[in-house]
Amino acid sequence: MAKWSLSSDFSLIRNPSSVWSYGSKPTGHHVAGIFSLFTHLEQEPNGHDEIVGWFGIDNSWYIHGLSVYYNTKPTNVIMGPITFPGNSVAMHPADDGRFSVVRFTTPKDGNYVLDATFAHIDKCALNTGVYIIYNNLMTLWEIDLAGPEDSKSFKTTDKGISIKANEPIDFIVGVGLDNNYVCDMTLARVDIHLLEDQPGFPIIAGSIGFVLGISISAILFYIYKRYRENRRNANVGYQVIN
Ligand SMILES: [Ca+2]
Repeated sequence: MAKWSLSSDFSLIRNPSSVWSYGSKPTGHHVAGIFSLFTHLEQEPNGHDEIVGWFGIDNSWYIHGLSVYYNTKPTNVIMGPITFPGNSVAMHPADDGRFSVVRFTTPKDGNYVLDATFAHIDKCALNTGVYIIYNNLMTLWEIDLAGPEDSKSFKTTDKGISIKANEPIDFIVGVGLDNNYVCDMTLARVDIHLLEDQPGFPIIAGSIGFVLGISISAILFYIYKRYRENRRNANVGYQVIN
């Protein structure tokens, strides 16, 4: 079973990196808005260089807020009112309302199980909008986080959802109901499994087909051989008689 984890797979070097990409969508257009890739990664400049963030071309630390952040340490990092859990990803929208987006692009056709949790990690947290959007088209989940430490989770059924190859699923954090970007730092845990095909069925069916094919061929060959021998015997018999 193929598995991906936003935090375990987090790349400090590449964007996109395998199935994951980090970027943004424009204000008011979290569903169909064009996805813009963040261009560069920077360490926090004021004594917390274990925290890094991917930023767009117009942005850096403490300018627009818009980023996908990562705690490179395995333990909690306290940064003012914010507590970053170890080796975790946090997302923050922009001062102008742009959305922070983590995009998962499916590597192949299949049934995918999505398991996501979003949580406020800033002590002064107010309202934050969280969304999961399929293929720039369909809202799978939309929820408001309200107040410090609020946490909400989304999970598909164990059968997952059927998705074609190369279709995006966007995990999005926006300014939310207060229409303000202050204190919107939001932990994002996203785990995705690709289910295998139905248990063993095609392999068993294939084996039965192969064995049957060999058996039928052997029987046909045997019948043909007997037919040839009978013909030869008949011819021989005829010649003897004459
Ligand atoms: Ca807000």
